[in-house]
Amino acid sequence: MEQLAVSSDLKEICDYYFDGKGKAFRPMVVILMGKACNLHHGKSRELLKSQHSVGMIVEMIHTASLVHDDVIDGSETRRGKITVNKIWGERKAILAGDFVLSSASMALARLGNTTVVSIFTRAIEDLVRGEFMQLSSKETENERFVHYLEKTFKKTASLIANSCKAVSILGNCNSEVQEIAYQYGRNLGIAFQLVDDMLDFTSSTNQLGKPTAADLKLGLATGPVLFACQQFPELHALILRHFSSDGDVDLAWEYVQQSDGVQQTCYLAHQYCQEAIRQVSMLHPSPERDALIQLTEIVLNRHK
Ligand code: GRG
Repeated sequence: MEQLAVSSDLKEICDYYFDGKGKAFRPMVVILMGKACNLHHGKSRELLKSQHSVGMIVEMIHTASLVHDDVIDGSETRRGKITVNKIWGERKAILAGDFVLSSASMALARLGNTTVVSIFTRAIEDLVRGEFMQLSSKETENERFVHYLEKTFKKTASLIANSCKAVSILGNCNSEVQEIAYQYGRNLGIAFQLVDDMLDFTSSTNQLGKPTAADLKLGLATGPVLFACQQFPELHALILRHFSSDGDVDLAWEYVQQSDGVQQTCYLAHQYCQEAIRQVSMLHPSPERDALIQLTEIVLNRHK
């Protein structure tokens, strides 16, 4: 990122989230998957330089999307810090997000693999489409759940799934192994977001680094609310008006607490993790494959 010297503000903003405070969940998955795929392919587990780069690229794309997401949501805190948009303003936040994304694109181009470039292009397209889907809503309960799961895949799981596929391609794995890597990432990523949506109702402000019920306050109906609506149809009207009337957020919160919405979301996350385990278990045994299996437990038990 040597070009960042161009403007000291730009450098400071772009460095802001690369402070080791994020969980680096995506690079961890990518590195483990790369090693597990290499061993499966009959080579040394040693990570290739290109696979290591994918770990950095995925974190950069993720970070750029967080910066833009905070502008869209008007968020004030992220990872327990004040957001870029609150410190430097929305215009600079958008530009800095773009800059991080362009640095990721440059690193991607340097890999010299057009298939991997198109895989990440698809992941970035999905991030944008997922965010757009979040801005729209569906009228009927059935449509709403399908829409929610598709949005969840695009907004969160696609980047993880496609990064896993990218490292398997760079390791010269065949299409069967590429599909296993993709499906592991897809299922783990959906579970990750379901748990995130659950934590919005169960975690304290300090643990998440953002306020609780943040989604309700943004007018968003996530898993726990959608499940609660099956038990308390009164929620339907609140969902349709995006919890915009006085007292809606508190009322919806109460319905969720009285329902099995959180437990059902948790159960669904478990099911996605089971499928992730089934997929990755088709790879040859290795410490990294076992770590990928254990990662599902970490996803399900995380508190932040
Ligand atoms: C600029 C690439 C780009 C995209 C624009 C705004 C947008 C389109 C997409 C937003 C996607 C988004 C923010 C999804 C949320 C995914 C999610 C669960 C984030 C939290 O991830 P953690 O918990 O965060 O891994 P840390 O802070 O640990 O990295």
